[in-house]
Amino acid sequence: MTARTSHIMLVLSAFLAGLVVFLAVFLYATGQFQNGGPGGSAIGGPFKLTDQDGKTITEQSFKGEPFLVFFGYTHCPDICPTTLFELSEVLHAMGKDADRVHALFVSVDPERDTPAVMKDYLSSFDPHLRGATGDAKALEAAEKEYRVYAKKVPTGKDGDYSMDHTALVYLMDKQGRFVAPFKLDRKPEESAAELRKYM
Ligand SMILES: [Cu+2]
Repeated sequence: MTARTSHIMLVLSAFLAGLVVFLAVFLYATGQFQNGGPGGSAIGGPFKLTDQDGKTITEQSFKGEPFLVFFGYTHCPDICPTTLFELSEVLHAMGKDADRVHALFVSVDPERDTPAVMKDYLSSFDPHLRGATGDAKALEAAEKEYRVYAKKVPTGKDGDYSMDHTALVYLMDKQGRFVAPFKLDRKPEESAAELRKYM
C-alpha cells in the first residue's frame, strides 16, 4: 500500500465512522431508538390483564388518553409504595383532569397479587390508580412488552420472597406510544403540568 492509498483509506474510514455517529444521533433524535422504528421492538404494546375489580383491562382501555404505567408488587417494602404515593400526589394535582389520564400499576407478583389483594392495597392511594394483574404468563407478556425486568428473590426459609423489578414509570401518549420515563423527583404540580401536555 502506497502512502497515498493509505491516506485515502484513512480519510474514508474517518468518513464512515462519522456517518455511523451521525446516523445514530439522527435515529435517536427522531425517536427511532426509543420506539423501535418500523417493525422494531417498541416499549409498550398489547396486554390483557385483570384490574382490581376483576374486569379485563387492555391497552385499548386507555385509547385516546395518555397513561402512566408502573410495574411492582403489593408486598414491596419501599419503592412501590413510595412511587404510588408520588403518583397519587400527581393525580391529585391534576384536579378534574385526572379523569382524562390513566395510571396503571401492573403487578410482577402473580402468586400473591390477586385482584382482591390489589384492590385492598390500592385503597391507600389515589382512586384514579388502577391495578392490573393476571397469571404468570400474562404478566410475563406485559413485562416483555415494556421491557421490564422482574425476578423473584427468596428472603427466608419459609418460602418468603421479594421481587427485584424495574422501577421506571412509563409515560405513554394517547396513541399508546412510549414517550419517556416519567419523572417524579419534582413538585407534583410540575409532573401534572407535563402530563397535561399529552392530553
Ligand atoms: Cu417495588
